[in-house]
Amino acid sequence: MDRTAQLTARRAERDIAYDPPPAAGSLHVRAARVLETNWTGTSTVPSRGLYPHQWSWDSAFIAIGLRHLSPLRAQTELETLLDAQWGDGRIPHIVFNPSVPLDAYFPSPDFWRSSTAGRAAGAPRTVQTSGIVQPPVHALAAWLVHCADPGLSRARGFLTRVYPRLAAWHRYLLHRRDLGGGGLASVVHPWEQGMDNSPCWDAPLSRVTPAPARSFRRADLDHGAAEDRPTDLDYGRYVRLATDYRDAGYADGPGDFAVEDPAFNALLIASEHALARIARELGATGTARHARAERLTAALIDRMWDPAEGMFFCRDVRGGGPAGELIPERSVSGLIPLLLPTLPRDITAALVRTAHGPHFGLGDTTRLAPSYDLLGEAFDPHRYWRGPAWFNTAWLLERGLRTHGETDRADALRAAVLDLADSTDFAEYVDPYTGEACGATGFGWTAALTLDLLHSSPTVTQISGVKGGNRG
Ligand code: 9WN
Repeated sequence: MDRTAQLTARRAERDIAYDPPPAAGSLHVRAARVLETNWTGTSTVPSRGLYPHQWSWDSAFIAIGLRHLSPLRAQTELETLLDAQWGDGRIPHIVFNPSVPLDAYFPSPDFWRSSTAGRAAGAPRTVQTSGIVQPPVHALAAWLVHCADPGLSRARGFLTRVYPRLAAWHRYLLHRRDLGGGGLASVVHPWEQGMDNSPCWDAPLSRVTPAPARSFRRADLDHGAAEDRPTDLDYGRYVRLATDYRDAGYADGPGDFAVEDPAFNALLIASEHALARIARELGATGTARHARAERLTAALIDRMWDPAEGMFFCRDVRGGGPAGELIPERSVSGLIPLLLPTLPRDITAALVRTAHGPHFGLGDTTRLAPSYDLLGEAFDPHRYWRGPAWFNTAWLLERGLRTHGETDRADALRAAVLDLADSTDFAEYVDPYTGEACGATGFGWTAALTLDLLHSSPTVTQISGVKGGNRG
C-alpha cells in the first residue's frame, strides 16, 4: 500500500462513527466484541474453541458484517483468504493457522497435505489449507465490502486486486466442477456445501465405504454434544471421501460423490452478478457476466426446480440415469435461490409460500427456517443441519424476501434474527421451535450478520440516505 492509501485507510478507521453511537452493552456492541475476540490479526475464526482456523464461507459472511465496523478489516479478511487460493482457482474451505496445535481440529493440515498432495492443482507452498471448497459467497461479499467505503476501497486498489482472483474462482467452479454437464457447479464432499450433515447427502453418501472410526480422532466431540453432531458412520464417510480426493491429487472428476446443490449454485449466481458490478466499477461493461448469471439461473430452474413441491432440490449427479436424479429431501438450501433478483415471479411466490408453509413453518411454528423439513423422517431439531436453524440461511432468506418486495415478512424475519442472536449470545445455531442455543456461542457469522441487519434499520436508512441502509 502506498502512503496515500495508508493515510486514507487510517482516516477511514478513525471515521467509523455511529449516529447515534451504540449504547454500552447493546446488541451492536456485543456483536462487535465477538468479532474482536475472534479476530486473529488477519482474519476471523468462526469460533475460538470449535473452529480455530479461517473458514471460507464464514469469512465471506463475516466480512459482510465487519464492513460496518472496519471496512479495512473486512477487506483484509477477504484478502487473507484469497492469498491461500490455489493455482487452479479454487478457494480452500479452511486456511490453517500454523500457531494452532494440530489436534485442535480434525482434519488437520497433516491430513490434507495441501502443499504436497495439492501440488499439481497449484496449492500454495507457504500456507496450509484443506483441498475442498465452500459456497462462493466471496464476490458478493467483496462488492458489499467495497460499497461500505468506496473511497478506501479505491485508494487501496481493493477491487483491482481481488477481481482477477474472484474471476479465477468462478472459472474453476464453472469449468472443473461442471460434473453433471448441465452448466452448474457440483460439490464433491458434504463439507463443500456447508450444510455438512444434511439428510440430502444420505443417499449419495450411502454409496461411500466409511473409513474405520479408529483411523481418525474427532476433535469436534471435545466441544459439542455427540447427539448434536454427525454420527461416527457419517464422519467415516466424510473422511473416506476427503482421503480419496487427496490421494487423487485433488483432481476433479472421478469421485463417488457429486451433487448439484441449489444454495451453492444460487450463491454462485448472486456472486456472478456481483462480479459484473465489480467489473463495471473497474471500467468494463459487466454485460457478459450478467448474461452468464442469467444462463446459470435458467440452468438452475431447468435442473432443480420442482413446481409441484414449490422448491428446488439437489441433483445427485452420480445417481439414477445419465442425467442423475433429484434427491427428494426438503432442505433450506432449496429456498435460498429466493435471493436471486431475476427469478420468475411464479417461482418466487411459490418459494415464499413453501418457506411459510408446514415444511418450514416460518413465522408460524418456527421463527427462523429450519435447515431441514419439519415433517421429514430425518428431522431432528438439534442434530447438525438435520433440523436446527442457522443464522446465515436466515440472513439469505431475509435478503430474498426483501428483494422480492415481501417487506413485512422480511421485517419479521429480521426481528427474529436479532432477537435470537441476542438471547443466545450469538449461537452457532438454534432449535427452530424453541430458539434454544445449540453448538458454539460467540459464533462469527451470527455476530457479523446481526451487525449487517442492525445497519439496515430504518434509522440507518435515513442517515445514509440509501434505500435499505448501506447493505449494498
Ligand atoms: C467442516 C465453520 C464450519 C462451517 C460449516 C459447518 C461446520 C465444519 C465441521 O463449521 O463445518 O467444514 O467441522 O463440521 O457445517 O458450514 O463453515 O463454521
